[in-house]
Amino acid sequence: MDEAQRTLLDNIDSPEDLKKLDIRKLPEVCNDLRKFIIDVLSINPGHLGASLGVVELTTALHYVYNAPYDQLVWDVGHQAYGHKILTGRREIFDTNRKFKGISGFPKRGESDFDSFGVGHASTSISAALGMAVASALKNEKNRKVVAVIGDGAMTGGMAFEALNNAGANKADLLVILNDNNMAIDPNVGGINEYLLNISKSNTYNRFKKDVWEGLGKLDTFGRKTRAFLQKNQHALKNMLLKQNNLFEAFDFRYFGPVDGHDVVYLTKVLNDLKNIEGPKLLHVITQKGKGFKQAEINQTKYHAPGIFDKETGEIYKSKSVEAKAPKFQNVFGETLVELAELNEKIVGITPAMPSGCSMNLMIKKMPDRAFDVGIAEQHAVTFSAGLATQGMIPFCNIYSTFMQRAYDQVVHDVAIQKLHVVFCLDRGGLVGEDGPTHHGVFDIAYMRSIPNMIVSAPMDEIDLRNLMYTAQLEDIKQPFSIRYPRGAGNKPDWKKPFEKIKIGKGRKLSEGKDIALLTIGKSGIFAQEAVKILNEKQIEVAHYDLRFVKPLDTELLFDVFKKHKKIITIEDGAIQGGFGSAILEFMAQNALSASVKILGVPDKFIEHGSLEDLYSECGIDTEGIVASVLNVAEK
Ligand SMILES: Cc1ncc(C[n+]2csc(CCOP(=O)(O)OP(=O)(O)O)c2C)c(N)n1
Repeated sequence: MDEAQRTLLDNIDSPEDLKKLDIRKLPEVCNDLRKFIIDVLSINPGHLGASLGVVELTTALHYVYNAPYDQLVWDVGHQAYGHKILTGRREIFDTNRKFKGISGFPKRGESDFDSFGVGHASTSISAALGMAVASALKNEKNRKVVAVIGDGAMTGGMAFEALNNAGANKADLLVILNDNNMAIDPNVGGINEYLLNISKSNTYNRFKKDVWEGLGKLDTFGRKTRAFLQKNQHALKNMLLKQNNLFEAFDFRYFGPVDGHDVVYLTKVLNDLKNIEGPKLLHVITQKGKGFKQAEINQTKYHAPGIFDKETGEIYKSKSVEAKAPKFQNVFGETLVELAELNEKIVGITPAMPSGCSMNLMIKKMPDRAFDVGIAEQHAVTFSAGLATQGMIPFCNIYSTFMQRAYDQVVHDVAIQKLHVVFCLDRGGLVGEDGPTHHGVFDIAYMRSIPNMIVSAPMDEIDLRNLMYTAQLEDIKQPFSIRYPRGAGNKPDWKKPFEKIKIGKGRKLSEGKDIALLTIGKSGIFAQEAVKILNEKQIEVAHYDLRFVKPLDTELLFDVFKKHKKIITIEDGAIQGGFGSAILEFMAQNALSASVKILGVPDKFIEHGSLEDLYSECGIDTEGIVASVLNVAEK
């Protein structure tokens, strides 16, 4: 590149390069960084809004702290693109989220600067506390630990468990609360209200300003203030901050709110805070999507917009063939509204994913009966349980991967009490570019081991609709889980009248002689395609879609084992303990015999990449199924 054209960012290959710059150059670095993120994401999609919002904060953090010796812990990690770019990954940033490229989240194996692997929310304070305590035990000098957590992630219970522990522990830890008043959708709940109040409250801010000024502090936490703070910690706390401050109640020192887009000011504040020991929280106000008009205006849409025009912001629609059929998530959202109109006992619960799972349709239409409870999966499940005790029929929609958080609540609060809660597990199976933190591959195994639980997975959109219909009927007196995948199915004409599905009943989709394919969920669509290809090769395979992992259709299975000595089970989920395992158990328990091959997700964490790449890697796409059948047929 022509030297004259090089931006400041082009010369930054590590935070060391950033630190060489005069502080007055930082706004220009931020401009470069913001432009770079927009340029790359416009053609290689990812999480846009959150990363744009923390450009200044990221730059200030790397200017002030000495990472990777100092530990920077990002919560969720979808906002860490700037961090990746400033820490030596600028030139490979165009591989972000691609198969074999860099991860869309901080990942320990990827860089020493990624101190903690993330993807799920509300973990940063716990992890940072662990690091700070370890550092103290090892007697490390001057090693700082900083957690950056959004106001959305702050609604998660774990964040409060960690605050509670950290305050009592007196660990040397800085928590930066990145408050943009948004999660993916508008942030909700009491904490959100509290943060709004504290940022906007004139009385609070005037009082604080008066005291700061009285201390001789005008714009940063200057020397005088520091000296005062160190001498009079308790006096100051009691005088100023403890009053009405939630974080102070946890024994954190609260600072802020400060403007999160003034990079020079931020560096000064951070430098001052470095010299104050103990647990402290800096409240930073930012705007999600900052610097890209469309993303500032429509923050939910531009959270992860897909590809877009970097000038106008126009979002380009996916041209894939699949896009013609509706997404499972849309079918869920529309069907829920239809059912709720028919059955007034139905209520909807989502932990912070109303747009993602389409419960926003019900929230809009029936705001009294649909609840976004914040990033709080455990609470979502037990809240649903409470509703069910009173005869309501909760549809609790949680992404498969996030449901891992609420496993005990499913067992203890719902299943043991045999409560009629309908669990809709969205994004069941591999999810693609978000990678191992987000693949929903464990739910079949974890749900089927719970007594009283009905475990189902629709093959297509019509099935999803009918399973949802069936799950809310009065004769269901137990928890009912329905898992379905990310993206589109194959039924553009899914809006048919509801049909009751018999619990534990599968169906035969094609006849065949030797080999039988047993599928669950969307794997059935791939298997159908495979059957067509195999038929052209004069290989006839039978295909059964089981629909239910629990209870299994034993009648159908006895018939299958009678007719076929070669069986292949196919699932978009972990092989260990999953659907295929259930078939093997059935076979063993009934002293049947056959050669059974299990196709599914092997016993390792599958990295990120397009769904096509990942299905192919696991051999569960059409081609993989054809290859397995040919292989089994030869034996
Ligand atoms: C346990 C868990 N539940 C849900 C999500 C999905 N999720 C990803 S980002 C996000 C919003 C986070 O909001 P916030 O922390 O305020 O960050 P922002 O995007 O506003 O910067 C949610 C709900 C998640 N990552 N983890």
